[in-house]
Amino acid sequence: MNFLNQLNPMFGEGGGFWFPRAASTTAYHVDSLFDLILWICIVFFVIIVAVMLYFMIAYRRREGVEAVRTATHNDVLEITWSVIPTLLIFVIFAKGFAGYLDMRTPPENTYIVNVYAKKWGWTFKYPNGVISSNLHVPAGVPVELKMQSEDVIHSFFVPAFRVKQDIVPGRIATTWFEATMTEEDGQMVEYDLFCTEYCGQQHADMKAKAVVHERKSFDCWLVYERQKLLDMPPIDLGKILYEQRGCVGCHSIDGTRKVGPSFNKTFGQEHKFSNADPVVGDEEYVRESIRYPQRKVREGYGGVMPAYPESQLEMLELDALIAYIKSVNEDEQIRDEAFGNNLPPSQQKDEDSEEGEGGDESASDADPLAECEEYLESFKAMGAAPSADGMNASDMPEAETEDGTSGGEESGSTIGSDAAPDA
Ligand code: HEC
Ligand SMILES: [Cu+2]
Repeated sequence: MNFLNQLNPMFGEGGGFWFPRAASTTAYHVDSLFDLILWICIVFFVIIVAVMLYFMIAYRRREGVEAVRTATHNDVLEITWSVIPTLLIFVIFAKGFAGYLDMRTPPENTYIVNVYAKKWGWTFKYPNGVISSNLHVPAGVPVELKMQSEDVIHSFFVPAFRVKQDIVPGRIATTWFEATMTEEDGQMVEYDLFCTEYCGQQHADMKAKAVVHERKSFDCWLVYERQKLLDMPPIDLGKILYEQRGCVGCHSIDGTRKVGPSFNKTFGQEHKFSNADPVVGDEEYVRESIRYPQRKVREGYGGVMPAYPESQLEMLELDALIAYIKSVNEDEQIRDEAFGNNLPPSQQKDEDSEEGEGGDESASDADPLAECEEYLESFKAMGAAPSADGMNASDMPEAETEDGTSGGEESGSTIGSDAAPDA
C-alpha cells in the first residue's frame, strides 16, 4: 500500500491510504468500522463479479444451443440473500453504535477548552486565560471542547482524531477526545484542523492546527503564552482584552453609543449616576466600574454590565484595560499620559506590590518558565509561523507581539504538507 499512500499527501506521515494517522484513543472505532465495511464490500464485489463472469462464459450464446427460460423465483436463494445482508447490517449497526456512544460520552474529569468559531477563524481559550488561534492539547488527557459559533453554522473537524462536530449558533456544542503520542513524536505533533461546514466566501481559510503536546510541554506552553501576554505593553494587552473579553460588544472607543458608554470620555469627565453622586472619571472609578458595575450605574444606561471579579480578570489585566481605556480618550493629554507609562509589566519597578492583592503566580519572583528551557525554541518558532489565516490576525495575541519571535524563517513553508514538525 506504500505507493497508494503517496497519492494522499495531505494525510502525511503515519497515515494510510484511506485515513490520516490515528491520533486519538477513539480513532480505532472509526477505522475498524470502516475496514469492516470495506472488507464486506470487497468480498461481495469479488463474489458477484466472479459469478457474473462465470455465467457470462458458461451461458454465452452458442450455435445449436437453445436459450433456457429465466427462473421466476427460488425461495432458498432469496431467503439467503435477504438474511445474510440483514445480519451484516445488524453487525455494522451494533459496532457503529457502540463506537458512537463512546465518542459522544466524555469520561469524567476532562480538561475543558472553550472554542469560538466565527467567519473565518477559530479561537481557543484555556482555563488560565490564554487565547490561541490553534488548538493545543496535552497527550493522554481527555479533552472536552465547549464550542460556540458567533455567526453561522461551522463544524469542527480534526481528521487525525476522527472527531467532527457541528457548531450551531445559539447552542453550546461539545465533543471530546484523548490525543495519543508516540516516543518518536518528541515534544509535540501538529495535525490539521478544519471547518467542515461551508460557512461563506472564505470557508476554505478556516483552518488551523491541532497541536498535541507531551504533558510537560503542554504545561510549559500554557505558561509561555500567559507570560507573553504579561510581557506586553499594557495598552496592547488591554486592547486584546477589550476585544476578547467581550467589552467591545457593549463599549465603543470612538464615541458611538452602544449598550454601554463609549470609552472615549470615560477618563477626565464628570459622570452622573442614577444611584450615586457624580464622580470625575479616574482610575479608581474605572476599576470600580469593572469589578462592581452596579455600585455606580451611569445615568441613561441600564445596569446590565456583568461584574468582572479577580477570578475572571486579574489585577494585571485590569490595569491593562485601564491603560487601554485611557489611551483611547478624546483628550490628548490623557492619551499622552497613558502612552508615557506604557511599559510591559516585566519592566516596571515593583510599584504594583503596593496594590496589595497581586495574582498568586504573577506576584512571585521565580521565573515561571525556569523549568521549560527545552521547549522555548519550538514555542518561539511556532509563534512566528503565520496564524491560521491573515483575516483575524488582529484578534490573536501571537500576531500582536513583535518581540523576540523573529527567528522562524523556515516556518513560513506551506501549511498542511507535513504532519509533524522536526522538533
Ligand atoms: C453587556 C454589556 C457590557 C459588557 C459586556 C461590558 N460592559 Fe461595561 N458597561 C456597560 C454598561 C451598560 C455600562 C453603564 C452602566 C454602568 O455604569 O454600569 C458600563 C459601564 C462601564 C464603565 C464605566 C464607563 C463610563 O464611561 O462611565 C467601564 C469603565 C466599563 N463599563 C468597562 C468595561 C470593560 C473593561 C468591559 C470588558 C471587560 C465591559 N465594560 C464589558 C455594559 C457592558
Ligand atoms: Cu466555518
